Amino acid sequence: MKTLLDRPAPTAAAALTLRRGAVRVLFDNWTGTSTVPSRTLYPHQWSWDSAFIAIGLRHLSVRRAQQELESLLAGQWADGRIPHILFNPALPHDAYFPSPDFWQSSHAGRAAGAPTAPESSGIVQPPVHGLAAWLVHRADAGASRRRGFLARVYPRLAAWHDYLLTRRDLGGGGLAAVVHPWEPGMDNSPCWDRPLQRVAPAPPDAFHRADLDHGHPADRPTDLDYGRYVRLATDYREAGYDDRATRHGFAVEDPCFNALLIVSELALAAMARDLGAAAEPHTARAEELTRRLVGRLWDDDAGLFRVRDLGSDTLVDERSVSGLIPLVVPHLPTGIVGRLRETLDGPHFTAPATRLVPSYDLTGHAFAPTRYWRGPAWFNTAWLIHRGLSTHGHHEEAERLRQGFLAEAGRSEFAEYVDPTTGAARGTRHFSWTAALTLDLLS
Ligand code: 9YW
Repeated sequence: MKTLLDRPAPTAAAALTLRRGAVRVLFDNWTGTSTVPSRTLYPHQWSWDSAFIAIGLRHLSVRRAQQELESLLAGQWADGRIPHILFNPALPHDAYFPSPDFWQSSHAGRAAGAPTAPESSGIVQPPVHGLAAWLVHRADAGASRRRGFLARVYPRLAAWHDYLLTRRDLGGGGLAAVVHPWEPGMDNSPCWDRPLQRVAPAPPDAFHRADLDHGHPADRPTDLDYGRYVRLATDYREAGYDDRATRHGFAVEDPCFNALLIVSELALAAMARDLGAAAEPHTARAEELTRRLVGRLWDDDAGLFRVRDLGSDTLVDERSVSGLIPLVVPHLPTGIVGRLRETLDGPHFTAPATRLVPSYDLTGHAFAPTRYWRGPAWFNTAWLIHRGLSTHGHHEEAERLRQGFLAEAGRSEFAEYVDPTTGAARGTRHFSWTAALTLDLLS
């Protein structure tokens, strides 16, 4: 019997239809200066979304891809942080929760260097921007040089990484820590459950969730999760978003976040070379970060990277897709690459109904096939793993994943994520990074 996994590669006609669909999503979600992840659920500009979107947009318009990244960088704070959301001032405040009047960046973040406009959140997301900027540059290096793209973005990206590696080295082990479950971009991953137990939730009547106006409660984080998210963000805001002054109730070292930092640091090295500056500080930093990532987060018995909870200084005993994404790091020891490949192909991450990779261990005690980052398979993580497999020369496996990605993207109408047990599309549709990364894998 033919299974879903045997689906053939898209024909030329199917690829064209898929491409047209992806282009339509990106046009519809373009605001004039950047792209919203989704018109309904996420109507502002999100940080790592914009990086993935720029990677796809470069195949349509290099200028638009540059604009996507540069409009995000316009919201950078003087301390180097790139906020995870830049708010569109034209939208009503209740279009999304937490809204600008919750974060109060221009006021509460003043000492940390928040600009007076745009209003933004005070937390960050994974640093995939360096990689995105380099890929956008390479799409048309001549035009990029003529417009001075790298010369403008390089110092800003370098300041972003400096922020992460100084203010955010909370564990003192040379890795960047995240201080809110929204920061690693995988909001309700079971990896945060244990560290979050120490956080007293804000009472439910202290906030109103806008996500449930557009998303199904079974697909979204719970009210208890939200209570804790609100508490952590409030505490950070009240300390002026100052990492030295805040007693962070939640602080973890995440493998995906740090792996993307390494890859982006290598992209900064390439940018520095192109600009006639010294690449060596960046390559040295990437090497050191790789050593730290392996030293602090690798679990050889489990065959994947773990999250380190800085509250107890121990590894969290959960298997998340985040622990596979370091495959994208070029100079990973060969033995580790082999173990990651085995884990990827093993029972924890081989889903019955999709060739995408589930966000959490299929056999894990907290596995929930439709609940956001507790099981569903996402397209950005599949794209990163595809890139990792290609980086390490596993071309057949990369191609298999690419085909699976394209089939799912088309069938699901560019869904936010899919249920790995049934293949059903979940979350919002016409989701920008799904469309953008589809274009990238078709190019
Ligand atoms: C939310 C926008 C963001 C992504 C995150 C994803 C989700 C926001 O949406 O967070 O409302 O929960 O978890 O990775 O950047 O697409």
